[in-house]
Amino acid sequence: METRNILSFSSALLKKGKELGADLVGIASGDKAKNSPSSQLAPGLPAIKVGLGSSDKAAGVETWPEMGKSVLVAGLSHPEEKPELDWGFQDSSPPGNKELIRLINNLQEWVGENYPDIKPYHPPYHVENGGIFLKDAAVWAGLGTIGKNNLLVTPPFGPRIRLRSLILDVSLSPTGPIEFDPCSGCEEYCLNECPRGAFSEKLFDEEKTNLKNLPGRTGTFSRLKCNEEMEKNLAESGNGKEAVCKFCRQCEFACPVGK
Ligand code: B12
Ligand code: SF4
Ligand code: SF4
Repeated sequence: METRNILSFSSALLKKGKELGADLVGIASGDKAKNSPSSQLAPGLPAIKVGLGSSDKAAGVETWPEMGKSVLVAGLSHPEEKPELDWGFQDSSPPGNKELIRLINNLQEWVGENYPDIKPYHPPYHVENGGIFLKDAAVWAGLGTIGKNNLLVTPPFGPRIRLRSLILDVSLSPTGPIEFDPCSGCEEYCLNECPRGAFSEKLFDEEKTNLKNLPGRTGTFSRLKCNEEMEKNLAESGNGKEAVCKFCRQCEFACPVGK
């Protein structure tokens, strides 16, 4: 594809993503997303069975598709006033995730119809099933930064946002990262609100992991403790048609950014 056409494709793609309902969209380079801090750390982490519709295969080893040169990341705001976007119903995806799936499917279809030379790929949610590390890709795409709560914190919505991606076989200019650090000088409300104390001890350090970017920024996030809370939430959600799973979101709601 010629440079001129690539530039016009990028801007048309970002515009279409917004038209289809994304609150935030950006583009990351495939190389950055593929070699992200999460993809380097995850293979050494303990396996956990995570949430509704998840697999219980071994811990997240990202299988970045060969064709992937860029990745579009779309974010859908999940405000506290609309908690149902994040609820799991029986064995089905939360409504917010369904909305993101619809959005990315439509975007994929639009690329196919208008740019037949470009091959888009819509990866699944779970990394074990072929998904990618969405927070890292979102940072490189300029949607926000990783906060001390270990989540993507965005300027307009704070951490109350959910992500999905579309991988493309063409190199596009990245739209990030951005200069944004709301955690410096913050009183760390997120760390104190966790019902499991998931940020209470340092579990990872730079030397042992050979990584500068650690979970919870300083290496304090425990996925096992957090997962215990998720398991409790699942157990409390009941059985049958009326079952609704409301996963913990305290570290999102405690953060003042974007409120
Ligand atoms: C498995 C999983 C879980 C597991 C394990 C989480 C974990 N972090 O290990 C459990 C069940 C515990 C979980 C919990 C939650 N999750 Co979750 N989870 C996922 C999933 C499927 C994969 C994440 C993963 O395995 N990461 C691997 C590990 C190695 O990474 P990590 O601990 O997150 O740490 C890395 C980053 O912090 C990063 N990092 C740190 N600093 C920097 C700096 C830069 C520049 C970069 C690039 C990266 C970076 O590098 C670290 C590696 O050292 C993603 C979806 C996806 N496909 O990405 C959603 C996802 C991360 N979860 C999400 C959410 C919202 C939650 C919960 C709030 C529960 C809920 N109600 O949905 C909690 C929050 C926990 C927390 N504070 O982090 C959202 C996050 C949205 C956001 N704003 O960031 C995602 C993206 C799903 C979505 N629907 O959009 N989750
Ligand atoms: S509450 Fe403060 S420290 Fe925690 S993520 Fe938000 S800005 Fe960062
Ligand atoms: S989702 Fe809940 S249990 Fe998990 S880290 Fe955040 S506050 Fe703690």
